[in-house]
Amino acid sequence: MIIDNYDPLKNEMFQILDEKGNVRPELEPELEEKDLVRFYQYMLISRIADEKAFALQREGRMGTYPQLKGHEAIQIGSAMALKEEDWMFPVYRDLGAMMIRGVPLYLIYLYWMGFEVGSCFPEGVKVFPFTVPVGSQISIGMGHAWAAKLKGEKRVNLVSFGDGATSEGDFHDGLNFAGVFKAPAVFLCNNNQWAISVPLDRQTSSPTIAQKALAYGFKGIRVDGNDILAMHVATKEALGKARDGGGPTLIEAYTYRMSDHTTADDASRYRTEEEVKEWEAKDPIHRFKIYLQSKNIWNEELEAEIRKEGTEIVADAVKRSEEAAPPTPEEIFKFTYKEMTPQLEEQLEELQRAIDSR
Ligand SMILES: Cc1ncc(C[n+]2csc(CCOP(=O)(O)OP(=O)(O)O)c2C)c(N)n1
Ligand SMILES: [Mg+2]
Repeated sequence: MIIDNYDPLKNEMFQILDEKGNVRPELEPELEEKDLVRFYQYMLISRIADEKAFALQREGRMGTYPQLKGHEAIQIGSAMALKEEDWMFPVYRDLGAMMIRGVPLYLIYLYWMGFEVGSCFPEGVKVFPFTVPVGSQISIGMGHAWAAKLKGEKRVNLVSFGDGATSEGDFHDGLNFAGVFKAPAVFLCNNNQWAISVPLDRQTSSPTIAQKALAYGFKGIRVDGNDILAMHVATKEALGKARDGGGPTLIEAYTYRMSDHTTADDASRYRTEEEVKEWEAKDPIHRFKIYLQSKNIWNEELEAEIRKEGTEIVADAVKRSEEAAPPTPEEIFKFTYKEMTPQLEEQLEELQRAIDSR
């Protein structure tokens, strides 16, 4: 296995495509042209969708929104390694990965517009609703994976979270249980080196996040998160291992948050322009475009076609989200649990009385 060749304790990082788009031929995966095009297509469409969400927020048409810029290779490379039966437990920044897994973009937009219904994914979409409480999806994703093992179902869970989430109890609970029960889960840490204004060196004193897996008794690997080929290969291997009963893997996808934390943040108050510039040169989309060019797959026509498609998908999602019926206050109560608890019912009645008496 390729992932066994990288030692997290030695700070080694798995990379196939370097910053300049050069490929390491001995590691280059054999992928069909249509898959390579899809990688590029969805990285670009994610970015277009992301930029639109940012613009909508600035125009007062969306609430606070967390941009994914810089995370495209992690999201598309890993989500495209999943099989039909697998599940994804996303983090709030995972717009691109969720789209690949069949979540309609207009629902993601609705969520950020404050509509609870944005979390109701269509039947058959194997994506857990994303949540904002940091790390809360990790132990739930582990439990859902363990259930697959107990029920003899051959599916694997991809559980995605940020570097900041590794300081939450849920991270340790989830990974410890996963190691003990050999749960079929792949833990994907999006290490973008910042948790709002807290830098990585205030989050952990471990040289890598990948090495934390060793303490739970399984493999961890640091992967270049701006290299879609490496992300895809590593995730596919880890998923395959879990599917075959080999237990979990922790993938630390090393990247950088190119945007502010959310539209409510101003990162210039706590990090330098030089640092951002340095990472702009490592842009995952640009790097992959050079690779596709070298294989005579990328050309201006393809670029224009994808941009047109992306713009249309995004325009349609904006239209559908803005035409949706406005949310009602009841939704806050009704969407918390499958069935309302007596306490929630009481609170809802109280709210209704207050509304009626106005
Ligand atoms: C339990 C909890 N504590 C604090 C917050 C506030 N908060 C929102 S995002 C965030 C930082 C998360 O950083 P990280 O896990 O690295 O993910 P990133 O946003 O960088 O993708 C914090 C502290 C929260 N949402 N939930
Ligand atoms: Mg982070």
